[in-house]
Amino acid sequence: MDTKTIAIVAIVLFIAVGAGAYVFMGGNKGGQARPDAGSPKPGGEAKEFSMTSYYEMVDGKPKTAFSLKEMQVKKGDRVRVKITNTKGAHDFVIDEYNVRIETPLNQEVVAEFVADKAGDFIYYCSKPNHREWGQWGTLRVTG
Ligand SMILES: [Cu+2]
Repeated sequence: MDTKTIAIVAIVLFIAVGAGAYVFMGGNKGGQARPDAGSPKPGGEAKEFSMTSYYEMVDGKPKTAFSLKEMQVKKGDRVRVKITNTKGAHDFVIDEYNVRIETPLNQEVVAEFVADKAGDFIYYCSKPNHREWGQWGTLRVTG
């Protein structure tokens, strides 16, 4: 083989090995979104809840509440909470998950987070006195 032939063989080998490695590595990295991008961790499911948030007078006393008192999910689940404020001024807060969302009147808002910590957490409304008047519930995340 002369020098030119050796050079061509070397180039062909280089391309063949490179292509093989490309396929072996999974190919097209970054060229398209991986199907699992942004989805829950393995085993995690999407859990959806909906509730209303309201204000009313009971026996002459103000009462504020969420219609749902408890939500139960598994650790790693992606949680979507749909909240519709039907009366009053409210928000929706879970301190441990850094969830804090205003809930304007007669609009459905969605709070979304991944439940990556196990335990019982309180969700509540942070408007003055609302939590004391009963506007809170328990998010139970089982390990
Ligand atoms: Cu409230």
